[in-house]
Amino acid sequence: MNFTQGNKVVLIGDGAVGSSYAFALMNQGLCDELIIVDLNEDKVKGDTMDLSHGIAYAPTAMKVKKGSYQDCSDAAIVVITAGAAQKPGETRLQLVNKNVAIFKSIVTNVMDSGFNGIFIVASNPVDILSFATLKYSGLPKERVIGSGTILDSARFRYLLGEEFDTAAISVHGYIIGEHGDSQFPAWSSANISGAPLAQKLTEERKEEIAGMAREAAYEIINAKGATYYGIAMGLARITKAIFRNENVVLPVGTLLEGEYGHSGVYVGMPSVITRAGVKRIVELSLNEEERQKLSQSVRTLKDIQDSIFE
Ligand code: 6V0
Repeated sequence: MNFTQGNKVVLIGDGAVGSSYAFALMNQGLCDELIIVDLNEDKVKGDTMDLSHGIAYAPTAMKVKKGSYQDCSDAAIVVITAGAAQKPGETRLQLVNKNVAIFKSIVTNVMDSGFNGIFIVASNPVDILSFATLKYSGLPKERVIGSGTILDSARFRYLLGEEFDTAAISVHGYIIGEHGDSQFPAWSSANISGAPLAQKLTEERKEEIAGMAREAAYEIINAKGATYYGIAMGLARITKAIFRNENVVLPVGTLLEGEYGHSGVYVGMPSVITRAGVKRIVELSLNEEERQKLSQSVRTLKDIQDSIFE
């Protein structure tokens, strides 16, 4: 089957993030068929029933079923949100070993079904696990998309929208690099309808906003145990961009191959998304300070990656 046909989604991981994504898919009418796979079969049973009961009020018909890895054979997109979640005080990178082992088995099972579509990876540490998915699947990098900094950038746009009393949708700005502690805003390109924002804020305020975007996950986890609605909307946005062949720029996790002078790591970068996956990375004109921060982020990820994969 051609990988650009159909719009069946298989979701692996029906926890807080996975089930919120399933709900977002249904609410936005983004696919005809959603299959959910999780070790916790009771949770999948409950969620598929519960979601199906909402379909009468959804914008389009959608079948939601409990499934297995065989269902990936003709899926257009497999979304992975499975794995152990971040505990209070735990960094995303501390989760790494646990989740790489889980991913080896999940991705191998998906590929054994004959899957020939696009992966979207959200489990943390997402940049490392996107790389693991690329490696274990053997698919071209265009078809292994990480959620990267899609959530961080949405948080950044929300915060700037509040700061300048403007809708987040009209704020253009990206957090780039690791989805984690070494991420940073590309202030030099942040703007509202072309008007640059960096000069309108003091260095102190910029640092505060960057900190709020970076620390948001910790704050939410401390308050309610997990973060899921924001990332679910981000994953639905990527799904929509693929199925509607939007050619739109989204800050997703993608493999650098020489862009900004770096290679061999997944980082969050604005990238053009089509029905075939990531078409290309949009190279922002970073200033010297931003280039150094990107090198730092790449180094952080490479160190971890090298300790696992070499
Ligand atoms: P959760 O609620 O614990 O759900 C995880 C689910 O995975 C559970 O239902 C498990 O049963 C299931 N699972 C575990 N192992 C397997 C396996 N081998 N096969 C199938 N299912 C399995 O976690 P939550 O949904 O809150 O988070 C899921 C992942 O998303 C975590 O790694 C988070 O850190 C990550 N997030 C990523 C974000 C991003 O921006 N990329 C944002 C928030 C959370």
